[in-house]
Amino acid sequence: MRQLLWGVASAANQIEGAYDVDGKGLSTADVLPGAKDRHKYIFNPKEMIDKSFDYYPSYKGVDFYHRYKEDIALYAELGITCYRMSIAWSRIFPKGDEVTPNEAGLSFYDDVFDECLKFGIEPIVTLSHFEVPLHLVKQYNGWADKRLIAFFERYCKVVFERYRDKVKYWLTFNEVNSATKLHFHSGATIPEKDTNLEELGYQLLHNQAVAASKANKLCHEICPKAKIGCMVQYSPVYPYSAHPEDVLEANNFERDRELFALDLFVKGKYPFYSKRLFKEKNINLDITQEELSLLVEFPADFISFSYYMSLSYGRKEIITELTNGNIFSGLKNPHLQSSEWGWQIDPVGLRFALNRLYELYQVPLFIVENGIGVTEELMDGTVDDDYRIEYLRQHIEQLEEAVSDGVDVIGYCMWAGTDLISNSTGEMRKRYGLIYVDTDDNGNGTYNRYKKKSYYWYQAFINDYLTRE
Ligand code: BGP
Repeated sequence: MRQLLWGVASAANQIEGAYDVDGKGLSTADVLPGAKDRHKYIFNPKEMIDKSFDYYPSYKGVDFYHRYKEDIALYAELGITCYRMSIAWSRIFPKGDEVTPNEAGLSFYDDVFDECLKFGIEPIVTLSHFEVPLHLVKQYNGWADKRLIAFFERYCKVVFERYRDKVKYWLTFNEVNSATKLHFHSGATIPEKDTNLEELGYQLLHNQAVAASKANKLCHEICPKAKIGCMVQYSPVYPYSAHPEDVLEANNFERDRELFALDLFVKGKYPFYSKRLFKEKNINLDITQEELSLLVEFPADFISFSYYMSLSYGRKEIITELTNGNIFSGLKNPHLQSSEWGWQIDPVGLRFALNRLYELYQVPLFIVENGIGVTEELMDGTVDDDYRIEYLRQHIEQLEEAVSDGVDVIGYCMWAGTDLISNSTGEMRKRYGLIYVDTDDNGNGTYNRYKKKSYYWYQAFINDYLTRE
């Protein structure tokens, strides 16, 4: 049985700040406004793109760009063996379509990786975590245009060559299955008024799948010792009842939102049900034979996924109350408690998810996000976050059950090490960290770091795990 990697996770635009420093170009994440406007405009990018707002959370992040040494020292003391982070593509290629990379951006990540490796922390690196250089949206309409594939390939080649001796685990696109629904956020595209949105969504996914296959190929050529995985948001979908129609609806819901993308990225094939699906939705994709061969020839080595909740689904007529969710929502499950933001907490669902994904895809699995967002205040220099300890304890217990079931798990990264900007709300007050960061929804505060109670719990857990017989 392999020894699991234990870590914490983050994303460039949610932590770094320094959005225009050292040659960085604007990215799609940099035009997403703060709290009150964010949700509205994620789904109305056309109105947002040239408008100005009072506050852009990614401009400051939690100042990781200037404080990475301090944060990584805190992670070293925590005892983690891996750290999931992402590279901001727009630091390497500010516009995205130029030929020469930005040296200052490359050397920033050299420093960050060196700092991690100094403490024996393995960097787990996402190539694109919900951000694309903004110029690629304005000039090409993002992932709707296949020219992005070559730009992404160039970016991958540069970072693989540069970091080949430093990074052993790469992830292509964060929560890539969301591309079919989040056209701007995940697909970097601004849909026109009369666009068939479903068709667009599947085209975005296809183009990213082709780009990922090219990245997989390049990664194996340039970094033969490295592994490269896909990354999806996964929640098991339970039938609301044993009614056969509920079972069928739940199955279709899981296929539509999760398994479809996994089939493309891991099996390298369009699922058997796609013909009927595309016919019924009047979807005609631009797909070439050459692309289909690439998909099947260069699939992902492993599946990484975020796990925050399970979902429940059923017949349309019983859908009375939907829960909030991470990108996708479902029916309220009376057997589960919810977080402050309405995300249903289901540790057993993690064991189920691991078993299900392993059974379906037979490749190693990596949990690269799992955690709870809570409004918190600093009291006497700390936060007594017993709820987070309980959340982590229960999920890790189920993860270990899945490992005992025989599932091949590479590791676990909790979300998050330090508090960071919430992706969906753009707020700071939805806190996920083991380490409190003193700033608020408008970027006020000292940005100083304070260990929460959960920091010590995770530290003790990792130490215990690593010293087990
Ligand atoms: C995932 C994203 C992360 C992260 C997390 C928590 O969807 O990959 O970037 O933010 O969810 O979500 P939120 O910040 O919206 O609470």
